[in-house]
Amino acid sequence: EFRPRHILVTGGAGFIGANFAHWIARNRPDVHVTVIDALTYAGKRENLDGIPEDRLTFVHGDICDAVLVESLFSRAGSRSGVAPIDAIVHFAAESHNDNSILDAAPFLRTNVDGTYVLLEAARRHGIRFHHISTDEVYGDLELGEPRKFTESSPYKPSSPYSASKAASDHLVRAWHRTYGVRATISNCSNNYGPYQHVEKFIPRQITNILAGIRPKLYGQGLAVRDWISVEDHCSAIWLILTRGRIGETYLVGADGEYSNIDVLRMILARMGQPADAFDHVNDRPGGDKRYAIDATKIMTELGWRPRYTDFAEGLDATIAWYAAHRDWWEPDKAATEEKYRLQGH
Ligand code: NAD
Ligand code: TDX
Repeated sequence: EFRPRHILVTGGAGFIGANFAHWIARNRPDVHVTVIDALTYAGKRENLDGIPEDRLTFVHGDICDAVLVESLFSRAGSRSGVAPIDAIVHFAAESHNDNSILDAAPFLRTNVDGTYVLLEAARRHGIRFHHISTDEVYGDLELGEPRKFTESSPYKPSSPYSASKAASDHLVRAWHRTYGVRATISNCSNNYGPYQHVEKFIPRQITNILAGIRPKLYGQGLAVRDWISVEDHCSAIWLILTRGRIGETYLVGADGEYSNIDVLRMILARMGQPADAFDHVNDRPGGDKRYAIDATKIMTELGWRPRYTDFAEGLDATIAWYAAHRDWWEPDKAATEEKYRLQGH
């Protein structure tokens, strides 16, 4: 078992990275976390509030900046009394499909070039590298077919976002095979939970209702996503980082398949809205029909089990979080909705 003492968490001010930093603070008090985050529109320093100061170092910077990344490993870059960085857990990315359709440039830069910079750092320093990726690299499945994605599904990304994530996965595999970087990859399905940006499906609909805006459903809402609590994703990442086999890929999912319209109906019902109180808007060009994860490998090999499998309960907790944190999301709401309006979404 690998026992990390100091993890460099990239993108730790974003949705999943921040949840992971909190997860470490709660569950592994012996591990120091350094977050590097560029604080793009998707990142907020305050997402890390509450983590004890002596366990967290925050660096505001870009993963594409190789000089800055290297400086984190030098004496000057790390704190006295803190162990040297012995692992990178790489979340930083441009993460939203609709944005990638408008402009792919930042996706290629951060997701591809940025991953390259971090792999080179891991190679130079001989440290462990865990890459956070997505099931979208496998393209999509047909509605209603029994098949799910497995670790041997062929790569077939559909959007500029998922193509850039597929490219980053291939870089990680190549750096492991060619240079022996001790790398693992996880490809997870759709996460939900606190700190998720209001551009994403579930937070957008919840905050629309809270703000008096009608929820927006793409097309007929028949596309299916496989929802997992971000908390369960975090426990899977920890297990792969510490006990995963080097060079391997693990798929992460919690059997949470729902169509978009079913998710929206659940949100409407739980927030006391009529079942038809939403608008149909433009579908996403090239939008994927269905994602579904077969998580047999991580369950049998590493003994991982999701704990938060009651989706209705998870939605209630998420609704309660957004209702209680209006100050967190209100500043982003108008600009996000305006951008969608221009796209016909
Ligand atoms: P997010 O957009 O909420 O957060 C991304 C973070 O990365 C932000 O804090 C942003 O400031 C930071 N960042 C962006 N560019 C950067 C750069 N050049 N240098 C440093 N920091 C930069 O994304 P998320 O939903 O938390 O996703 C995190 C990771 O998980 C991504 O790699 C994504 O592909 C993957 N993933 C997400 C999901 C999901 O459902 N959200 C599912 C599977 C995999
Ligand atoms: O307002 C909306 N209405 C709607 O019907 C939005 C924002 C989305 N949708 C639909 C499009 C998708 O079918 O909901 C589904 C989910 O959309 P997103 O939240 O944008 O997620 P998705 O495109 O599935 O990608 C997410 O999961 C995989 C993350 O954003 C990615 O980072 C991750 O890799």
